[in-house]
Amino acid sequence: MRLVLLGAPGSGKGTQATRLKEHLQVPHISTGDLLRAEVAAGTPLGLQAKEVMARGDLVSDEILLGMLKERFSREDTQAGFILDGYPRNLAQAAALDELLASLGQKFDAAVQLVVDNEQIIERLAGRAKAEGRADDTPESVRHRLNVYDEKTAPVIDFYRQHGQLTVVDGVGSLDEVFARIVEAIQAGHEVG
Ligand code: B4P
Repeated sequence: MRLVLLGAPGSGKGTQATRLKEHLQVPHISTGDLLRAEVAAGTPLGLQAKEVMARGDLVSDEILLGMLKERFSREDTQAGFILDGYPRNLAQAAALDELLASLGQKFDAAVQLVVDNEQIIERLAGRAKAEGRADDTPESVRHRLNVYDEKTAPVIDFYRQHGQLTVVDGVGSLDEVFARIVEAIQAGHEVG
């Protein structure tokens, strides 16, 4: 199974990808996690990304594509993948199509988790308390939601127009949302 998980920050992509990885037995590729690992290791790329991420802006397409190509060059992605956090703009969506085509692959479904902004702000405030992530401050969360509307929402429309979108209600318990995703990808139908 090759899955792309879409949704606003705090919509549950990372949370559900962790569960789906066990269920589908394929690697979870989170561009946010890859970037945070670079920041933690203090690499030149991480130093470049750190401030951009803390502000809630998107890191450059070039850096992201380089990281993604490296990750997809590893053997384990042959079996499938759950891509979480990419693409976040139309240029990245085009780059993903090209990358997969060059590998002779296509994704099976793009799943959008839908959660209203009020609930997102509440969730991320909870994570800010629990984990202290630099980009979960109220100011950065507001900005991330704007960036999402401006840059990432067009990706959702793009996949919808191409009949590749599956929309899932992301509000509910972790188990409920997980069950909805599994049902949607098993049904394999487009509801977007
Ligand atoms: P990400 O790491 O992708 O962060 P995110 O959008 O906040 O989502 P995440 O997956 O972590 O959170 P989740 O919704 O699971 O990106 C961080 C930054 O990296 C970006 O702002 C950007 O700067 C950079 N970046 C990443 N990818 C990029 C790209 N492609 N291009 C450019 N820049 C890029 O969970 C949020 C919270 O909600 C958690 O606390 C969780 O416990 C809670 N939660 C989840 N499901 C819930 C539920 N059903 N009910 C209640 N709470 C729930």
